Amino acid sequence: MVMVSQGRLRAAFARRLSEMYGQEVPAYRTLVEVSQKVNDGVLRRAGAGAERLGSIERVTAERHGAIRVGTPAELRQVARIFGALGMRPVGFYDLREAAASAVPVVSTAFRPIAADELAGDPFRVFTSMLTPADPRFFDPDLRQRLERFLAARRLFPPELLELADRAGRERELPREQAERFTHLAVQAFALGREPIDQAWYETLERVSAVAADIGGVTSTHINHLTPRVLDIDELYARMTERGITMIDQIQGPPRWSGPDVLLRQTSFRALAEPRALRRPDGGLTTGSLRVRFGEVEARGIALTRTGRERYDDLQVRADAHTADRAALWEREFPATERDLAIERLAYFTYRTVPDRPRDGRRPGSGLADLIDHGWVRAEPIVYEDFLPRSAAGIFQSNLTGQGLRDDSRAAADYDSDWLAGAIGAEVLDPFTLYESRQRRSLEDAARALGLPEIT
Ligand code: OOG
Ligand code: NI
Repeated sequence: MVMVSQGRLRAAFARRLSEMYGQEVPAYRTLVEVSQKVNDGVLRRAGAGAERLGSIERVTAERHGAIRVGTPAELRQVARIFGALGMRPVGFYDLREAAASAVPVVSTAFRPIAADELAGDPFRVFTSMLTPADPRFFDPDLRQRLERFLAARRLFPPELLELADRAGRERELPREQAERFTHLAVQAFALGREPIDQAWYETLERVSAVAADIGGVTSTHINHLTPRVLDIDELYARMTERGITMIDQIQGPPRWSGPDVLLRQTSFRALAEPRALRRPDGGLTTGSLRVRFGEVEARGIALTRTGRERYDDLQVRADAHTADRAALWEREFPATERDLAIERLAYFTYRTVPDRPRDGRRPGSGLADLIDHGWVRAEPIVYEDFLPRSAAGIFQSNLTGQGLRDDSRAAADYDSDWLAGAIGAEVLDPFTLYESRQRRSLEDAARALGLPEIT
């Protein structure tokens, strides 16, 4: 029997989802095309340097998607489906706090965590869950109606969930089942065709467009799929040249002369798509809704907690002074990988250099020394996660109105532990994942150099 591993299943799912999304949203195809042209150009210009943050095969296939669900039970099912693909929940994002307008969701990202799985196909899905218990957005009556509506719908067919459990358990599926699983999983994220109850949708839309997109319909859908690009400024310019209006900013760190860090993203506004609506009088009509958009991203080196604090602080200061953000970065952020490494601001995989000095000298145990004297080499670890502020910006740029939000009421508590309970699985901490990869590499290097440790 030919077996399909979780990694291959994930790659196949990502590819098929991308094909479907390309058919549903033609502008996505343009985005992928332009991204590939930009990447080809960077590869020609920069040669091997272009692959410092992932092979071109990885980058070309790399996508992240976003979905939104309504209840903990739905989220648990999503966890089973992505679990089948070797993807685990990583990070907790509270977009209720990150956004100024009404974005009543908390989120996590499902993604692979092992270095070799990430190198193969790092497909990840930003997954948000509605927070009907938050009284700032939903009064008791609306909450009850919403929860009743959500409890009555079924997002995923039982056959899909059974196949998912088998793949999760056995870490592979026979080819035929793999094919069936991929088909059903892709279908589950297609745009729904069932008529939308217009009055109900509009009731939710008054509170929040995000709430309507989640709780106003009987299915879920992939709401964007994001290719990775190696030069996002060039992509932005090329899309604008093609007449596609992008949001007015690239989110994340500015363009500057130092290494790429974290994540830079930009998007274009959701496009109107025809949807079947049921009018209050029971008649059917075709309306148009804007819920799905295009986004593209450039990924950089993962920052440590200290590095991230520096980053957040620079962002806040840039906001306060609306000064030249790039100039602020040039002044204050270390501009070389070496400095990011020895100041412990970013994560690296450390490897001993094969032709390291063998003249009888003993290496010192300090990291700076080992790097500067050619004993070890630092290879950047790619940032595989998201940024709450950018995520909120992405949500927000696609809201038509501000929605309603009553900040005189206390927020309902949802945190990482709550989310883990809802999913029924640990929500992993991204810093811990990067940290342990770096630590293992330092331990291996120390052993190879005969050092008790590298400090
Ligand atoms: C998710 C928005 C967040 C990102 O790339 O930051 C996101 C959504 O719109 O559901 O995908
Ligand atoms: Ni996104």
